[in-house]
Amino acid sequence: MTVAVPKITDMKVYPVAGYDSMLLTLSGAHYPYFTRNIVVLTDDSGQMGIGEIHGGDSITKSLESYRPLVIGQKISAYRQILNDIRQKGWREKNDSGQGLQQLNLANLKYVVHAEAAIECALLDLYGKFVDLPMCDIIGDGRQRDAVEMLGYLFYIADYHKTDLPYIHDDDNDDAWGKVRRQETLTVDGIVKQAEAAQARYGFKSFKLKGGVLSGDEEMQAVVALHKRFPDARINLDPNGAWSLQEAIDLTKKYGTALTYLEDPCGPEAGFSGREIMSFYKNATNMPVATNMIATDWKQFYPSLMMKSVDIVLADPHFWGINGSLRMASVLNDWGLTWGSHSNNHFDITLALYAQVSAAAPGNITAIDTHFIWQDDQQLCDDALNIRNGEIKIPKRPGLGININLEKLAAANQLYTTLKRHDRDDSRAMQYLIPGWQFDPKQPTLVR
Ligand code: GKR
Ligand code: MG
Repeated sequence: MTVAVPKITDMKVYPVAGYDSMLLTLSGAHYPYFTRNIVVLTDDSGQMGIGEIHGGDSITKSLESYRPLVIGQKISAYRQILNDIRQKGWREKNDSGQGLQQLNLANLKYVVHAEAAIECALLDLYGKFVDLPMCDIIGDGRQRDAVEMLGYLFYIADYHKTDLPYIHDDDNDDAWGKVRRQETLTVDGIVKQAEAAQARYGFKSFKLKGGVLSGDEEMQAVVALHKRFPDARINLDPNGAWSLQEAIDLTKKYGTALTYLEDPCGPEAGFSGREIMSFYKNATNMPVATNMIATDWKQFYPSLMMKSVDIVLADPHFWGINGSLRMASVLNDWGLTWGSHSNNHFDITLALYAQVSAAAPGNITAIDTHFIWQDDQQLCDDALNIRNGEIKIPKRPGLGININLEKLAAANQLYTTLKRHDRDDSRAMQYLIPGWQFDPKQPTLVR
């Protein structure tokens, strides 16, 4: 007896928005809203499969253009569907041909692969069809039942200095609910933020987003975090803002407080970021992670040759689910480390990170997530939770979560009220420093 494989009967793309705090990075200040795109596939067995990807008009346009390549296909043809999309689908290209994540944000759409949302939705359906969680059917299958997540700490600007509608007083039940909306620009403030995040989520690893204050001040925060949490793995990510010499000097002065550094320096004096990071590693022996200099296989090759990186943050939204796990296998075989980068996201991405990380072989690093800044804005029922610093893979098939169409409609409605859909962190900065402009070599508040 043959079992009928379900066919896709419908594909909907919902651009959505959520609320955010005034988080600071080298790119500027997060706006009160972040945007994402949600894909919902329906098959003729009545199941729904879901995927989430970055926001922005160009990504919505790509996804819409893929509908004819998806509808009518069997869910078992998911690899062929993705091949068709890559060969025939529309994708905005960068004239320079570079996919580097340069952190000027306008560039992000060239690094993001919109079809990863369709890959996720197809694998969600496929998992439901074969009655297995996604991590059991991707890559080499399940490697672990729980995945460690890191506590992603940010400096935060005072939203009172703006007339923008930043979310506040939405969740005053515990310290985390309060501190995540308050100005945080000091060493003590960062330690309090980490304590509050640890109390709610149990983190054993932390990452501080840098590129905001001087390197020295940010490293002092790292030292204080290390003192407060001596057993925690601690990482700082200035997104390449420091010069090579500054990165070396700061590492020599404060490096014992760090487990690794993420993108400490970038292109300089005619050398690429890959070359500079290699020089940095030679000088310091500090392990280095990146989501900036190895964002595709072509960039990975010279990064490997020059030993520029130890930990590749292979975000499934940049590499695809299959590509991210291919990277995990390669890194594991060659004694390097896999992790994932993140941007602001909803619970669909959280579930995807958990499933992909559960299938990544070897000794992976704790996974980035912005979700602790958004964790009461779920779009799904049965959303996964971070407890004791980790996410347990649920027994439910596919992604393990189910879209709540009312919540999805509300997030889509919020999106329709926004005048602009692309991320631009220089907008809110104008309230703090009039005329502020992105400078890849100048921390945001050092002007
Ligand atoms: O949310 O502003 C942010 C982050 O700075 C994000 O845009 C980065 O891409 O988290 C990312 C990173 O690790 O570089
Ligand atoms: Mg990074």
